[in-house]
Amino acid sequence: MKYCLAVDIGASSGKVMLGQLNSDRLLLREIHRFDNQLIYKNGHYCWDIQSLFQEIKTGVKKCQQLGISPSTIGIDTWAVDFVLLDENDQLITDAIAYRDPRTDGMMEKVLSIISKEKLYGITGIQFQKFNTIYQLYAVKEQDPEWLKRAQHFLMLPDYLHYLLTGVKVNEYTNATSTQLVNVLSQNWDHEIISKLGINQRIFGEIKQPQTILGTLQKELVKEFGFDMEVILPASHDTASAVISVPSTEDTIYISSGTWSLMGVVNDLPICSTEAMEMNFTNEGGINGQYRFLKNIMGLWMIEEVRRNFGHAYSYTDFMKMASQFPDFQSLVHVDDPRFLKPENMVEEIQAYCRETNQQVPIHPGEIAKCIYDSLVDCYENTVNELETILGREFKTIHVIGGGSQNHLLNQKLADKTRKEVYAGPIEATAIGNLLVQMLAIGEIDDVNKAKHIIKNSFELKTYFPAKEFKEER
Ligand code: LRH
Repeated sequence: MKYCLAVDIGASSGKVMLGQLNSDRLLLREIHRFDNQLIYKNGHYCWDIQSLFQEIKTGVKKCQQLGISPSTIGIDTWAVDFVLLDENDQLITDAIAYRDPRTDGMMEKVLSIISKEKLYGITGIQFQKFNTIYQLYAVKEQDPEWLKRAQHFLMLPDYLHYLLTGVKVNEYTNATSTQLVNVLSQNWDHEIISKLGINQRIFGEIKQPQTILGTLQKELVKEFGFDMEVILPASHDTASAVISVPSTEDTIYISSGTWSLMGVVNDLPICSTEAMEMNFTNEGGINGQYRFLKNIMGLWMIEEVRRNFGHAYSYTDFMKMASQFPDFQSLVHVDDPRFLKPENMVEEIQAYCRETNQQVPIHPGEIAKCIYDSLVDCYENTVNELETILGREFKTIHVIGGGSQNHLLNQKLADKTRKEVYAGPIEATAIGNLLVQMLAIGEIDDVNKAKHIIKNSFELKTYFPAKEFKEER
């Protein structure tokens, strides 16, 4: 059986994972793990894209040292961020990050050119101030010469795939996060792009996941000592993660990491006024399906708190410390934009509690508790919104990704929503990435088989709602 390599880079860390099928089981092996973080450069928060590429190369070389030469490789990262290339295929700018304040006020400007109803009707994408459309508009207003010089627009995984192969394409699942893709044609929407005054030429061909992009550039083959086929996975990490939900028909999922992405999988998009007002999105998935979901601020808040405490505590420490404090003592509205990139998350949470006359959390455990409770509160509201829009009730919630290891959060979610919660797989994104590569090369016949393999390979934990659950508020 062939080896496939998934590169899965998130906002706080990245990993290179090796996958291989053994009858109907997917065997996973972590080859390389590295940190990722925002850096402040030339007046903007950026990603160090060149060092991320070096980390990918390190991962491939570690395979070589193990005597393994994978047949294929595919890369996924978070959505919405991009780079612009000039006529010599050189980067025009740093890879500016979506939490950079350059987009302040840009959504309002764009919505004065295209109405909210129209933009949602065409794209089905939620309104988040950091969507690519508002980032591009910020470039147009603040650095127009960049756009004048630009010949190619590539999302970050597209750029990394380009560095591997020399081939420039725009992968579909990630392209939909730009809010520039027509939800029905699944192609760039030229009306929106021309209304914004952005040159159409920079947008390349949209390619679906499973596309075989090509082989490695010659220098890389020399460096690694072997060649690989580069295959487009669902390059938006959330799209890859949701592939790993064993059965999406009757369950709500939460892809839990830096963000909590909560929703369902649909065959058709829902672009109703209700969906727009509740700010649900219809992101492109594999096989023409849509992820109807909501972005919830997620574990970013605890990642930042951890940073504020100088990394003195692990995530497990936070969970343990939090469990010593009473439930639902102080709550913050996690989706308040003030939590998107505050100077100091701990102080921001404390300020919010003070302003809303709640007990101010001081102890690190108390702060963590406030975050977990507030997240669960938001999850519960989102369940209600989803069930209202879809006109049906769900009995289960399936949590996937790194955040699915948080027992406290999972149990609280079960208790609060009165639904059974399934947790796992932890490596959902890398698994989804690998399965798409295996589908592309015929190692796996179809998506049903892929789902069977997931069920067969990973153990899930179940959390039942506690019989007696009282809110102590
Ligand atoms: C999660 C994620 C999410 C996007 C956000 C920018 O990593 O890709 O789906 O909305 O990052």
